Amino acid sequence: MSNRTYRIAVIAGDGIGKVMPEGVRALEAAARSHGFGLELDWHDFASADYYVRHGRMMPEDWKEKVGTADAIFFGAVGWPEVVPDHISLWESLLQFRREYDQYVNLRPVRLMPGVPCPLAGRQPGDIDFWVVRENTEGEYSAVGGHMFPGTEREVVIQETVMTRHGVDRIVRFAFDLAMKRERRHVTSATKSNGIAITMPFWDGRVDAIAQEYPDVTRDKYHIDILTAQFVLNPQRFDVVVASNLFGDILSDLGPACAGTIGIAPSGNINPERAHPSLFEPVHGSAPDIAGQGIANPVGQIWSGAMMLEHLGEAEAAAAIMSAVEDVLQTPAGRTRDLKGSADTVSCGKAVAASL
Ligand code: GGG
Repeated sequence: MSNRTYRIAVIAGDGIGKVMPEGVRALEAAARSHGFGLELDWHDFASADYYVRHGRMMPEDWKEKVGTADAIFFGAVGWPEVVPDHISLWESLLQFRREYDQYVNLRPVRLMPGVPCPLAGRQPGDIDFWVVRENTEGEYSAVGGHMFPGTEREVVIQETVMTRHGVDRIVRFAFDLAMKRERRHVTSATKSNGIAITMPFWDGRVDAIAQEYPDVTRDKYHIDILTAQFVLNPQRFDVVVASNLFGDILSDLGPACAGTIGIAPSGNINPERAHPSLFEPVHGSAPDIAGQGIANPVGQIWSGAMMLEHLGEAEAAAAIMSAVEDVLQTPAGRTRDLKGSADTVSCGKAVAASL
């Protein structure tokens, strides 16, 4: 029991980001049972609705609005009918990641008991690893240009940016994480045969930093065969470190192999705690199923558990995860993406009731 009160900026965003009340329901139940307080500041920006009203995704003074929040609890962003995806992402989520130097995107991949696994014969324990995605540079750069638009001479260029500082700190984070795990193994995602400048640089930095961790074993795979190995041999992986784009792809594929992307959480973390970290489900806004009450709230709820762990409420985080495991055991607790009969609210209420 910490008796602390945490200030959380809550941003539901778009589409199935509106599962947010279920994430908050679990947080509030955990706060009651573990004796800490929550002060929730709900914000309407970083959404298509806000864009329609203001012509931009966020107010100019968004940092002042987030203020002294201990963490940000985020839903999903994107509503392409109203705002092009590259604008919604660059004007919202990527602002948080870059401005708050949330250079680690931490994404667990775990087959939970009771969850139907699309890979034949896999048991819980067979799939249990972390994707550590670089989150502030790499392929997600705003460096490039567009010349002669709409003409026969049209040219578009976008650069990948890797800095020694940026690569070293994410690789070190991955090795530090591996040191806390039983298997102590790091896999690096590369494509240094085809991407012949940035990726050999990445590989070289992994080789150099690995020298600091003699107790950690490691391997590396080109991204193409690595995706195949996720499907064929997911038990090989423990901690997988990857550039921004490769990590994004792997952290959708991993949870899909472990049942559904609907339960996958993530933390956009500033490990130095100089700025608030942001916790969000891996899934996007899913306009195709939004507003039907059928979205899986577990990705949001599990993201809340990661947030509590980050804030120092490890017991409350573990209690949420144990409630999630209970609920996922029965078809009545699971949403339809997991062959269950629950809807968003009944699944969320079941988790909160088990807390
Ligand atoms: N909750 C995750 C979300 O809204 N994702 C939207 C998206 O496209 N994200 C891309 C990324 O994580 O880089």
